[in-house]
Amino acid sequence: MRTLILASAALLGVAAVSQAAITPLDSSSFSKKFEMTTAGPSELDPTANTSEWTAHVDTVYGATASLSGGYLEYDSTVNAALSDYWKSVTAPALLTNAAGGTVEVRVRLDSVAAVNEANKAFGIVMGDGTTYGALTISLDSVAFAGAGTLTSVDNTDGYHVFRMARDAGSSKYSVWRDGVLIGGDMDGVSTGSSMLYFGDGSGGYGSKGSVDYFRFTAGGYSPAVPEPASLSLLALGLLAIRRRK
Ligand SMILES: [Ca+2]
Repeated sequence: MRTLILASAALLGVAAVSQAAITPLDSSSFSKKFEMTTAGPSELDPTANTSEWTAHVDTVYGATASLSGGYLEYDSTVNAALSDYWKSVTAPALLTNAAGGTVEVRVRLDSVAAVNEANKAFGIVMGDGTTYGALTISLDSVAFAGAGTLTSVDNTDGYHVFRMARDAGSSKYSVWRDGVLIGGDMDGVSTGSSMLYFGDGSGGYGSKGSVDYFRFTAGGYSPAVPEPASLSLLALGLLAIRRRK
């Protein structure tokens, strides 16, 4: 009986760090996938508008963006007032409040303009016309609008995967980094706009980085891979069971 109770406690521990209403889906199954391999009408062209993306790169003032080896390399550090960002044409009709929405990016941050050393770097904004969630990935932290800093962590040591999801009919957002939940059921910011942006979003960012892919899909989905935190809890539960024997 004692073993049963402990096993149940271990399972409850796993459930506590997962999202009950959001089911897992690997981003390889998302309906919209931009792998940064080839520019074209249905892809992301770094500096030109396509049927999928509106591109904003301050090339006149020296910012750059290009595809290289399957990555989008962007750099707007030449002037802290410059911005490189991309706005989805198709997302507003897809990521409605009724449907929910999930976005995932694999990105590495390299640097920010000196004047913005402690400022923001790379952003994702997903809005459904009711609310929007704004994720800011900085060199050493991850923040969510309204919730503040979710975690302090190095985002320059390699590529990391960031996911933001909003369940169907919900105004609550959850965020994962490398498959680990770092912010759950957070309130979005009220807005009248349906939108999806990513990149070095607005005035004063001035960052340099590399994007492996950007993917999104209708519906709210958690990462398909087991969360390390869950595995640790499960391991602790099993260890407790073994010690009781
Ligand atoms: Ca890629």
